[in-house]
Amino acid sequence: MKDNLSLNRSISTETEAMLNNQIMMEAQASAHYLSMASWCDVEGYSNSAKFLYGHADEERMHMMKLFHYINDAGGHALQPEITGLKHSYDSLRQVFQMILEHEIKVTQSINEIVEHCYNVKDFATLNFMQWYVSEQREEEMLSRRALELFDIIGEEGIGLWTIDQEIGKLEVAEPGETGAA
Ligand code: OFO
Repeated sequence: MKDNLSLNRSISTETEAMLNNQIMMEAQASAHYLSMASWCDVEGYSNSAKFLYGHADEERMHMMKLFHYINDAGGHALQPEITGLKHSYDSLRQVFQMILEHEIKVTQSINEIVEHCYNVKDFATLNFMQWYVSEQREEEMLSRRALELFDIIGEEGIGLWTIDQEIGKLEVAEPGETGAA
């Protein structure tokens, strides 16, 4: 770590800025997923809605972990402003496509933070970020699994209804079984 360290702080301002950017990405995910959940709810995709309400909460938890880490390390966690939210979507498939695209971006951002921490020898933050590395692996896998359902089942006839049912099962399987799937 090259700069800005003092008795008052254990992370550099550069690391702090990267972590604040990550807060923004997690907050965006939480807000977008909540908006998607509400759309699914009114469109009658009740299992997808439940899945996304839960996912929105989870993203907020990811954000809060970063808030506490930054402030505990002597930095200042910043509540981000979220703009550009959509309130309706072309289709259920579009919802899950957007989720996967966002999760891929989140993974890239986390990898950049990890690389930065390694380069500046900030091993405490590197260690803290390992949780996010594992979490992203699960999140991407779950998003891909959800999107695959559209191709496997097909959207004609009772297809969308069946996809919604299967998305409900994905939610139940998430905590312990994604690695084995
Ligand atoms: Fe926080 O994992 Fe998704 O975005």
